[in-house]
Amino acid sequence: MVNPPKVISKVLRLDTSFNIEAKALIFLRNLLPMKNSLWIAVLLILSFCQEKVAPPTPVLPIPDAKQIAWQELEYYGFIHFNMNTFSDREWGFGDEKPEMFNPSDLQPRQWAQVAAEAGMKGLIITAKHHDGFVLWPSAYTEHSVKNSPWKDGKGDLIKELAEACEEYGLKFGIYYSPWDRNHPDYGKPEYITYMRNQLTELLSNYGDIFEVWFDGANGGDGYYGGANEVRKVDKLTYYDWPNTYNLVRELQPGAMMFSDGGPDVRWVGNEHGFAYESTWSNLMRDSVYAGMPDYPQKYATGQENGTHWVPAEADVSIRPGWYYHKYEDHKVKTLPELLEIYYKSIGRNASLLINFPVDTRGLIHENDVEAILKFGEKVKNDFAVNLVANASVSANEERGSGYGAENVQDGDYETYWTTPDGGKTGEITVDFDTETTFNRLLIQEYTPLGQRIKSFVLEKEAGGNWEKIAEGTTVGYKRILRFPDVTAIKVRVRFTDGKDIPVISEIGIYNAPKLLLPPSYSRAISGEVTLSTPDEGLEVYYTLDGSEPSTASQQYSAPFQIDKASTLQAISVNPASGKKSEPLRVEVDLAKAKWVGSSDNSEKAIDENAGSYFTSENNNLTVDLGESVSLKGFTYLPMQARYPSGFITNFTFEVSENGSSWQQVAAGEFSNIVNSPIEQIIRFDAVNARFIRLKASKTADGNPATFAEVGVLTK
Ligand code: FUL
Ligand code: CA
Repeated sequence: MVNPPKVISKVLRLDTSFNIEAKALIFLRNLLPMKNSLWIAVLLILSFCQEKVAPPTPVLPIPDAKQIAWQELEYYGFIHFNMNTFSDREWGFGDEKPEMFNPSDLQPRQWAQVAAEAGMKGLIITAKHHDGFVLWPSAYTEHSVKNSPWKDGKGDLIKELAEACEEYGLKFGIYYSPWDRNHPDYGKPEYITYMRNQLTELLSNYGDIFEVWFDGANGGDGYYGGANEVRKVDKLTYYDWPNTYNLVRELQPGAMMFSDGGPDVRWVGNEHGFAYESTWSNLMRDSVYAGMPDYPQKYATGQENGTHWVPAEADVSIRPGWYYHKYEDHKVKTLPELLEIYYKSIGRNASLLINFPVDTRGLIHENDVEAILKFGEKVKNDFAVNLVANASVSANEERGSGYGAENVQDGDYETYWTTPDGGKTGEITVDFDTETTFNRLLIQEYTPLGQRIKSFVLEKEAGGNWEKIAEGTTVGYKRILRFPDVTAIKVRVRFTDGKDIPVISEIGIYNAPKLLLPPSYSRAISGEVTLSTPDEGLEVYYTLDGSEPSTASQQYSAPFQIDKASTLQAISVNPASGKKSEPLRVEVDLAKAKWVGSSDNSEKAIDENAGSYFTSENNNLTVDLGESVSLKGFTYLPMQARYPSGFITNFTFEVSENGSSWQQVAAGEFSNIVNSPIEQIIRFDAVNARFIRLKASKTADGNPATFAEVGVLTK
């Protein structure tokens, strides 16, 4: 005998969602007039007979519970604050004295407050860096805050920060450098006991730790208790990692362990904060160890067929250095730079760890605070309205009840859309119903069932055809694509290849507001000026006479020539809203096309490139301007590299008409150049000259003078 309810249930199951089933039943009910009690019986039988649709089989590897909880954090902060803050170094040698650790206004609560306001979910602090100094009163070393002037040796910074994090709802993590350039036993087996004793202190006394960060830089020269020698270790075996990992697991079962190769979270392979176009959470973990030389090239992207789930974490400092250096106060990353990092880390299936080099006061510097808060605000605005939430969403195929397309628009990561077994593709169509403008696509795979997607494409319907907007490869926990504004009524995401059927938790489409910053400026030696906008779809207007630019000014369309001293001002304008940016203002002077430096490589000082520089063994730069001009001053930009040298602190400036008889027109000091290596501007009374010579009478470090860029003022 045929069992009608089961047949109905099967038919209904093909229609998947509960809503559709309910609608179909109401429809049937109207069609077949039966008594209510009979209908109740039908419903009961129906619900009894309806087979639960099985979820997809996981595609291995898959994350464990702590990894699933961790991936939701996405964004957290790093604090580099330790002995190096006071020695003004990136890597201390290990011979520093505890007395040097002497912050004037140490406020971990400020760090936590800034992090929380910026949208971060946790903070990780350098409890011990390579120089071995520890921020808590460890019972196992004297090289510690307990012997510093800070709080008369009674302070415990790990405790203070743990409490501040708790107060601000942040998770708390520990950076611990295995390499220790202070400890006399480093390199010997005894040191491993020391390291485990310290880890035991850190992981027992300060509450829950969400991440333990093991640095990959290991072994080399150091103080080592006075030995002052080079100590190499076998990075693979020296630390006996399996047992160190067991200890961490025992003391903090919920903590993620970070190192180049995990075991729980891996390094992204660079310090720019960029993950890769294709970033797998799967890793051939057994082939990787911390500090291996070919890790960045070979393993950092993860592997499609990786054996273990070890997602990537992108770490980057908000300044060039990890530690605070006053000379980097002007080098805090700009909003466009930070956004680039966001989209290339969180937008590429990695978590983002942004570092604050806390300053010698013990505070996150004002410039860094401003930058991170602006960034947090912009990210919030970019994703403020998900246009998919109120659209009609449908799929080409659905697995069955509970796995319908509506799951990608419910804002719930736990619910997902998927297809019947057997395929590797699938399509979700989003119908906005009206013309809608957008520029971001966000996709999340349901990673507890493994990372699957290998390629996808976003298309829009235009005149009955589908046109490609953007495409990508891997997805993972989160993938975001940026593209210029698109307007459409209907779009679809096609998953075109994968390791198995697609399993998609969420799809978001957003219209991120334009980044309305001043245009950026560059100039060629020829004098040609290029202006570029910080975001797509903006217009640029400029003036050269010092007047305020507006939409009535000259519109920029292509690079243009400036030959004489001019004040360039330019604004970016969003044509859709009419809104304009603050103006860019640059004093532009003579083009350097005819300039010739008098010694090898000196062209690097006159190439309009702040990144290149000339080093002069005899501490001077002489330039032939190619013609006699009326000079009223000069500019000097010191070397901008991460580890600069040869900053000119005391100078003389000479001019000549013939290149043989010279006249000194200025001399003096670039007062704050070491702390603030920005362009120096010196003016003098007008003088006619064809040759110029900038001489260093003294450099900051005594090294040969360096010149990133030299220019003249004629106005
Ligand atoms: C690197 C270290 O050598 C740097 O000093 C910094 O701590 C960075 C986060 O990791 O390996
Ligand atoms: Ca969902």
